[in-house]
Amino acid sequence: MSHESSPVIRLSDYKPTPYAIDKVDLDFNLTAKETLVAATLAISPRDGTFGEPLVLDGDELTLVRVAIDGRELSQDEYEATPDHLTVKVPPNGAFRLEMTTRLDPAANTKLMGLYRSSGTWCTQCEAEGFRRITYYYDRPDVLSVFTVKITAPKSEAPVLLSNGNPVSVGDLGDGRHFAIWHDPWPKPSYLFALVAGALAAFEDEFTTMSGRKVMLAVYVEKGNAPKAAYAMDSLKRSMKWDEEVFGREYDLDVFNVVAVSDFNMGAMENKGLNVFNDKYVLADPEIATDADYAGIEAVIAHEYFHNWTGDRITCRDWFQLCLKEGLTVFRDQEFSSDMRSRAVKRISDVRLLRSQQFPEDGGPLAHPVRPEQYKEINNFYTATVYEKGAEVIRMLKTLIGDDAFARGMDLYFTRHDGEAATIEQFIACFAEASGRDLEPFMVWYREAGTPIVTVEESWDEASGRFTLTLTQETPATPGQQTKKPRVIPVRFGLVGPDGGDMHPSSIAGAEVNGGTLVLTQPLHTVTFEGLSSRPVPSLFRGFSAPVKVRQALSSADLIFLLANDADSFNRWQAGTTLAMTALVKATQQVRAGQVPTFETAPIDALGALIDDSSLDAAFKALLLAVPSENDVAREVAENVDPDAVANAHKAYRRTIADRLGVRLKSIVEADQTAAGQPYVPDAAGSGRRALANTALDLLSVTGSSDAMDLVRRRFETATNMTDRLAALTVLVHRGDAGAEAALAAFFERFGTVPLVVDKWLSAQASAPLPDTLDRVMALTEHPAFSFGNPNRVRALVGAFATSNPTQFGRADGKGFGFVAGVISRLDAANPQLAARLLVTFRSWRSYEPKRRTLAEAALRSIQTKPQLSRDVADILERTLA
Ligand code: B3K
Ligand code: ZN
Repeated sequence: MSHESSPVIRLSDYKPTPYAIDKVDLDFNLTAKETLVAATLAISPRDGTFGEPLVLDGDELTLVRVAIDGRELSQDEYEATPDHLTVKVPPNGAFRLEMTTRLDPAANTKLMGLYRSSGTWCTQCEAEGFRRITYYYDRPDVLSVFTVKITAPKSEAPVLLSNGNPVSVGDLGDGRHFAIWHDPWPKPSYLFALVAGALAAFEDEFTTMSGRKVMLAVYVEKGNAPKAAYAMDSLKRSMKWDEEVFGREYDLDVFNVVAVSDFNMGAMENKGLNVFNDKYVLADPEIATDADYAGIEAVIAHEYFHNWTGDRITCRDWFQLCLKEGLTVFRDQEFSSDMRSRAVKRISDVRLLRSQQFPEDGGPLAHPVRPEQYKEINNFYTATVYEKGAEVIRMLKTLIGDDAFARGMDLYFTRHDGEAATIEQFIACFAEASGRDLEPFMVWYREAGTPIVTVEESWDEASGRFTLTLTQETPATPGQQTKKPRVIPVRFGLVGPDGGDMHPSSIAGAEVNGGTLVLTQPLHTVTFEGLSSRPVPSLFRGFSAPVKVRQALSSADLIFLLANDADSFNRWQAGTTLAMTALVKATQQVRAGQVPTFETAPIDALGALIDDSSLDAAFKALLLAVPSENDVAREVAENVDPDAVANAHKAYRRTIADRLGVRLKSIVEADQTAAGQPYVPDAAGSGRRALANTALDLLSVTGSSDAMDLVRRRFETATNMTDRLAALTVLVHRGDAGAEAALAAFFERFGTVPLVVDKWLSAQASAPLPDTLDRVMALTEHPAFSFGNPNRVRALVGAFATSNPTQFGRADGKGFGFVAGVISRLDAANPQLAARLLVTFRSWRSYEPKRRTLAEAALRSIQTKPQLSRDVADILERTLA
């Protein structure tokens, strides 16, 4: 059946279940052929329930046996379909429901529920995968205490893991053995996990702040244990940090992490047993880049932090997803900031927000941070829920201050521990802790769309008065035509002629709260008195609100801020605004058939910053990084011609390379000399490499033999994956004569390491060259590629669609057609993966008319397929609406 008519689930329809599940016993018998799951649920009616049928969720389930209190039910007492089990008249009072289901994990290509990955049995239950294991109230507000017995062949699965603490193990003498696990903390079904396989452990231990010893293990495929060292180190640092910063202690005797190679997302926070995509576990300098190391540190921390924000306190329903996700992203961002450089982390996070969340918020898939309806919940694990959800928490902290925020968090942890909570309950803790009415703030959770704040200024020399007029407006989004004004914290400074902040004698027109103006109305006129000269306003310091700012600062003002602002984020922002203005203008020139021209002063200002020894390398790398073609397309917003954007982009980079070439070259050479030192993936080391590789990329745009020699040499002499991959990517993207040999050498060396093969695939898929599509199509036939593995698909097809604007957006539509074909092909086997790929079409209406028509045709071609999954049907329907 087609899922276009799937029911809409609404927040306003929320009702608790009529029955509670007080205890769950699961008994898994894993064999090569099939798996039998015997589940025993201790069920009791909630207050007010009398004789109501018990309706449990299932998904593609086969029931073998059902009994109540030891008595098998007769046919007319229940109804079992793949999707539901209904017990028509349950006993009055408490009872024990026993069910046995039969599963075929090896045939489970959706990677939801129980499946096999490289021979290992593993599970993924969030959001609704548990119902693929047994019938259950598969929703987050039904909390229960789980005991799990796993029986499996010893040779295939010497390691048997589940949530909680180990209870006992035993040998059955017939080649099979078992393990029993008990999790004392009541939890919803989505946090259940099981792993059984022949895995190696990297072990360590951690002593908590109250002196309890916790055994830690990271499980990986045999032979990979040394590659788990950085993940383990990140875990121990996360545990310590959560004690120090949030006062949160771990609460079981063991904490296990398992890396699997077939996984739909990054990782999963199952209680005491986190299951990870191996991409976020395995690392050594040979195979992992600095970005991989930073990703491992962040994801290990994120999943660990969920132990409190997600597991101990979970969500009442899936509409509250940001309660755990936005908050936990905020927590992992803070952790990474403390481990590395705060300014660099903030800039990277804002770049991610702008590249992922802004287009979502401005397109057909826009939805509030807390959505009010959905058809398929898996389609709401989005940048809006995660990244904007984290920004909302950050604004809350700015608004009420650090102390009240800390008190609010403590209150939340004590008041709601062991509960399934809502956003209202969470926000109430901060309202109480701060004494501030936070009802107006709730608009951030309820309404979609990115507010646009327009800033105008005037300066009155005679009176020393500086005036800012700030207006806010949020564009309409699907289903929400009118928007309420939002509470917008604007951290600010008025930068005086000496580069320092000026201090006005008074400020009027908006609430001022430390260094923050708080906007609450559609329009504020804010006056600053007692200034000796016109200041340059530095607004939204640290990106204090997730808004777009329209402010006509002159190039001279922006260059001044770039050089002087006390706020590092706004220095970078000034540089980015200068670059973006230049790139948009150049794109218009290209489209008008003109040769693009650029102001030189902003580029010279960048040059001066490169020479500034007080700035760290990572920050310089960010200053030098030109906004991406996708960033420029987003700014252009309408009638986008990706070829024009690419030509303008190239011309701009070439201008930088010509003007700053000598400096860029010396950066690369200085790094070459430092290359003899041992590789350390920390802020300093990764910053130095990032700067050198950014410089190398810019130099290569000239195509000069000098520059390309430098790239080739860097590829050949690289001592770590960061530098090797950066040089390879430049060679491939420039279509250099040495590219093929470099690709072959790279594959020769790393062809048996799947995570490195992914880098090899992505470097080719993102090359802005006319033969890239043919190459990508050929690579789908390569023995190292598989449509069955999500990492491979994302590395090849995902990279093509997201990081190759000119080739995905080819004028002949073949790029769109190819990706649409892959989506249709993947849909039945792995709907979540297919739906994720489909999201790459979300900005299709921004193209110029010809490409728009071609993109629409590609989308419609997916629709013609019978039996579309609910995941793909939902995205398609909204994308085309
Ligand atoms: N909570 C999981 C995501 C589950 C996604 C389900 N489609 C990972 C995380 O955010 O930590
Ligand atoms: Zn999460």
